[in-house]
Amino acid sequence: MRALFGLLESMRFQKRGKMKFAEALLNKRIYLDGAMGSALIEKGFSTFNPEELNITVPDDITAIHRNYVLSGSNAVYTNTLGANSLKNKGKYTLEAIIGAACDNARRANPEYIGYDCGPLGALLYPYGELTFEKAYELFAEQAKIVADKKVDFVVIETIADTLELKAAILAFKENCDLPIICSMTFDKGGRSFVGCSVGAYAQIAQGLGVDAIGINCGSGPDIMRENIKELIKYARLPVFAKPNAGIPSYKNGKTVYDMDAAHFTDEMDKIARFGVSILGGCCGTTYEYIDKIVKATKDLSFTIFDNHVDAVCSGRRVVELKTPVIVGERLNPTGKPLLKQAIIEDNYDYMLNIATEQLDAGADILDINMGMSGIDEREKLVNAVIKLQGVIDAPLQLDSARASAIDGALRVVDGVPIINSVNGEEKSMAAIFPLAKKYGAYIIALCLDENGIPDLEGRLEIAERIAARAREYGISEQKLIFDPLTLAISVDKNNAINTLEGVKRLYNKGYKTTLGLSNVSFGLPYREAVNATFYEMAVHEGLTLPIINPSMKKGKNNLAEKALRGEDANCERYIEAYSGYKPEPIEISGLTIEGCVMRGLKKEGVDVARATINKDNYIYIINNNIINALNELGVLYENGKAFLPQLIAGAESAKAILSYIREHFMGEAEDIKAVVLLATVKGDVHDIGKNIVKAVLSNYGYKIHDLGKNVSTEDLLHAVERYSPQVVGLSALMTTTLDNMAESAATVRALYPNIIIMVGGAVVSCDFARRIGAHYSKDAQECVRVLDALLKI
Ligand code: B12
Repeated sequence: MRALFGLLESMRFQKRGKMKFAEALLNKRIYLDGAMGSALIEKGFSTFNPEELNITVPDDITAIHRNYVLSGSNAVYTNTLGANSLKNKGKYTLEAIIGAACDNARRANPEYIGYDCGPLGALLYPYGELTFEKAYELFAEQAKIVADKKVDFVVIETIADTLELKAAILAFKENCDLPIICSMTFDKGGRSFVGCSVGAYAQIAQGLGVDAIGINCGSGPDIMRENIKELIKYARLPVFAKPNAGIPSYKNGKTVYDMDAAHFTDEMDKIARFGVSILGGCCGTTYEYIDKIVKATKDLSFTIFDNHVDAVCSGRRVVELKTPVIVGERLNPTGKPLLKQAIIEDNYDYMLNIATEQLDAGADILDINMGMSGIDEREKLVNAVIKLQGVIDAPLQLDSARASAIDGALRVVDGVPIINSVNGEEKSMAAIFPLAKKYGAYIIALCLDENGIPDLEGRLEIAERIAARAREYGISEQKLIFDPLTLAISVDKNNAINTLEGVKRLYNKGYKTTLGLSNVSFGLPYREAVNATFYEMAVHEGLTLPIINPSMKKGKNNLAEKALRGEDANCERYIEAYSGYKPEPIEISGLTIEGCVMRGLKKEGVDVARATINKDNYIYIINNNIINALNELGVLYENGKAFLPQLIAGAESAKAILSYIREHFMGEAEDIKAVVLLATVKGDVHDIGKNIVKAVLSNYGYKIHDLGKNVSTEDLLHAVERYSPQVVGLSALMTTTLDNMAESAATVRALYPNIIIMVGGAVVSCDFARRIGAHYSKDAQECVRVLDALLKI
């Protein structure tokens, strides 16, 4: 009998020729239903596993839907909020539950049926254990079942985490072909319980292409009002509100809500008057509530909002793209051996340090690039995005030349990111634009193509070509950020003025622009002054997104400005003024590098370093300030005026400053002069000096294998066999470990007479070195000269 009834209902349903849901959203007011749970409790059912009731008491479920339809709901949600494999451990399959739920809703003959998809009930990383891909699978399983159940739309609701929302939207988009509306739950201050903001939610959901955005649960309509206002600020779609019947409390064994239907309706009326077109109720609301809001609001006009906010975001922070928005450039391994090592070893703490350092220095967005040889770049970029976004809340710029790496990162990134980059080559646009469209990302568009970098007019033509091709992919110009390209003024004096002219003309057309500013100073001394001046000039022309080292000191330098304006031929005056430039005395707010090391101040030491160290003075600072401070500390220790904890703190501070220097100023040469094995000898843990030798030698073209500290002769020999070095370098800082150094040197010399043995460290002398058949250098710079001479380089 029920089957016959169902058949008749579905025939009526098909005959009506109703407006498709996506179209209805834009053309009429939609009334959603009220709470399913409250109605079940009212009927005396337990809400322990409400989805099973679809099978065990289908008529009751249909009756609830029908009552909502009779109250005026023209769209009802299926009883499937928790219908996922993580929660469903009962005796019925997910397929059976979802199938029954859709049938039950259909038999109530609503105008529209929405498949209701709620949160998974477990948190995603970093709040919980669930991975993005696992969450996706759990949603995709539902999507595949729903695909042929003839519902009108999918609603993803009561979500607290934008990343979970993203997994759900992608799963439904990729596995069924239904319109999607979604709603998240926020508290009074406009944050979800994991900290996601209303604005970020709006940007992310709309970027992923949903059909309406809303807020449900969490509060009554009075408190929700401010959050809805905030949502509208970002909305370019229909908006919906589905609040609770006020605040819950527990009375006489029952949950009761403090807002009656009349009060609820007054408050919903205020929300409807903002232009909100879709209304309904969540926990605690019943048929009476829906009936009243329908009667009160049916004649009010509504708005399909069209508020385009030009902004990228993470789940927790929205950054509007208004001049200037600073992009931190330092998470890029080019020329940074320590970051390279960290990428190989998956050392995310190291990357996080660089990330937070940049944010502390004022970066709004972080560029993240894992491009280096010998790694799976896609995997590394995906993992770095997952780890970084778990801690920092800045929006990300995904930087790779490989579309596959961009694709992987776009999938897991929590937010609306920027893709770095596309260019005017057809191949590049064909690879990047579909991804940008699918994930709603912004895109940096480089004004070059397969023929290279043309003159300014050519670059602007390429910009137009990219914009036109983007439009064909359904991507608006608003999503493009053009890079008219920075070229070095040391190569051509007009390079900077051309680039600035490019920024100005693109700005006048209403386009956003970006520049990797530091290229402009390539080949010049005191590059910071040129970069900082160029930054000021470019921002003046309207540059939207400067990509810089955010720690850079801002402000113009007169000579640099002349050079940048092309008024200093071959930058002669600038070079004359600044070649051999030594910076001002090293001090910020009373702190010096020496002072920080002596007092064991780690963070402050790095702050002073950041403010005062540059490419031209770092060697001087290592040799004079850091080593002097450590020596002084050693003397104090020897004289009983400082003790081991001070020694340890001083060493930690020195190591942090040195690590900053290595990361920012020391690179790895492309050509290898020779392979060097380095070790601090057995019994000795002093490795600061050895690490300086390592960084300087790498900088000068030596390939280093660092065996660390406390290294036995046996381990050294294994490494010699493995790496076949031309040089073995040994370090010792204590008189007690000199014997171990002698033993290691003698053994290597006996077995490998052709290997050059270098020794060093505070207790080692030239005499001692000669006695053990080794070469000696007093410091790292001298070591380079000695080795170059020995190897006849
Ligand atoms: C920092 C420090 C520590 C740190 C080390 C942290 C670390 N990761 O390195 C900590 C706190 C852990 C430490 C521990 C100890 N320390 Co200590 N420590 C020092 C201190 C203050 C500075 C050393 C330093 O880093 N100098 C700066 C670097 C850059 O200089 P460098 O190593 O000489 O390197 C330069 C050159 O020598 C050369 N070089 C170095 N290696 C090589 C290698 C090659 C191949 C080449 C070519 C060149 C080269 O180039 C470098 C750069 O220019 C010295 C005091 C001093 N003035 O040396 C005491 C000192 C070395 N420590 C000392 C002692 C006694 C100890 C402890 C025993 C203390 C204790 N009671 O536990 C332990 C030893 C533990 C052990 N088994 O090794 C004594 C050693 C006395 C002696 N003559 O034997 C010293 C001299 C202090 C003192 N005056 O009493 N210490």
